[in-house]
Amino acid sequence: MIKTTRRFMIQSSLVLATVVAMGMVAGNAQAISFTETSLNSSVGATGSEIQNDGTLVRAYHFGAGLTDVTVHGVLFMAGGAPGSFTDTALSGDWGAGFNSWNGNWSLTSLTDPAYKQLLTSMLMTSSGAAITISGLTAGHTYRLQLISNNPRNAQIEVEGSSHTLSGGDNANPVLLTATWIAGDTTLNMSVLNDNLHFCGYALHDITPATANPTTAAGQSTSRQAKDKVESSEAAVPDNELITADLLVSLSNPSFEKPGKGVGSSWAQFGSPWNAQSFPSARQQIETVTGGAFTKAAPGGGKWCALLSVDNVPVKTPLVQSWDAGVSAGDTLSVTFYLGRAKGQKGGKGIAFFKVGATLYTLAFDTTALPADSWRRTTMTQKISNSGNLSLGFCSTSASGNNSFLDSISDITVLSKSVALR
Ligand SMILES: [Ca+2]
Repeated sequence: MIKTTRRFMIQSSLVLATVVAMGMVAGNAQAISFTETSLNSSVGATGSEIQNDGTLVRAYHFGAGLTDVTVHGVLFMAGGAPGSFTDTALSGDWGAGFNSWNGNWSLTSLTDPAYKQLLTSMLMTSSGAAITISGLTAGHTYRLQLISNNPRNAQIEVEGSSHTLSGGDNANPVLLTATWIAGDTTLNMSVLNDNLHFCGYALHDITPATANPTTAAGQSTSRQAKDKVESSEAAVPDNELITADLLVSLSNPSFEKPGKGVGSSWAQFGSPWNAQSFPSARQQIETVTGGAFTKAAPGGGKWCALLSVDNVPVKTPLVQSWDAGVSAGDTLSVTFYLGRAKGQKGGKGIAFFKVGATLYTLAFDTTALPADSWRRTTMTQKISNSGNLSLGFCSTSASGNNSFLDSISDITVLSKSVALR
């Protein structure tokens, strides 16, 4: 529910000053999540590891004399070869001496003709290859799938983050998946060492479906991305008086009213969190007695929520919504605790406000936390449109790379009518 709690102007101004100061130390918004998947290359394989959900932006495969092929529901256009590229969004430099191979490299026993064409043709990059793909929408979440039939331990950089393929010089094809929120309209990638076999790529827009802009593509601007704030405990002490023009109260903010119990200290997400469409019933856990953490987050009580890609991928985030609006120029802020469990690696994900059809996102990364610890995180966003409000969380990591969430505060709304200084 939304409580109108207009306070003295001087208190609101002090809090807003804190918000502005935090904005100046905004963290890196370009959190990239990499996942490496082996591609089955046995005789009857069909490329079923290639993901096809989301909105296809573009997919091309490379080599001379190729045709368009559909592999696991993804249409890979014939992208051409050096001197005759047809992928018009692709520009850049493949490095000196790059070459292509057409249609008969090593994996010729494959029987699915489309998959065979995809995996037996490729470009061979040279050191320093730097490629750009244009036409992205800033603020949207993208998934790039790169396909190689011979990974050669290539070090690949996407949007400034690097990943080294684990496979060596052999015909063991691999799919490298990179997921990130676009900070601008151009994808930048490079290959930092020689002779990667690059068969093709697929780029999908996987912006959370419940919050996908339908009429306002491009409204999520890079300026919004730069407004992201992730702050530590020091920024907002627990005992600070939060003042705001509006306080938006969550229902079940600490997951203390679990959904259907499934045993072993696990339950489904409790209402009004949206649990019904998720594949796994194990969605929230008894924090301490369930063995996830030695201590609960401050104010966290008995239960906490699991943020896993199995239950809350970007397509179906964990969301709570209100039939009440906020206005362009308002500054929204919410505090919550993210955790990395005992004996786990942690993971990456996205927290967001959704206003109308526009997302305001904060990427988080619990792999940087010590195991068995919680971190207080504040998301503050100045919004540029008016509409009904939602708060959501999702995971962008591979299965098993989990984060945990608990103890979410009221959302404070500082009205644009409050004096800035
Ligand atoms: Ca709790």
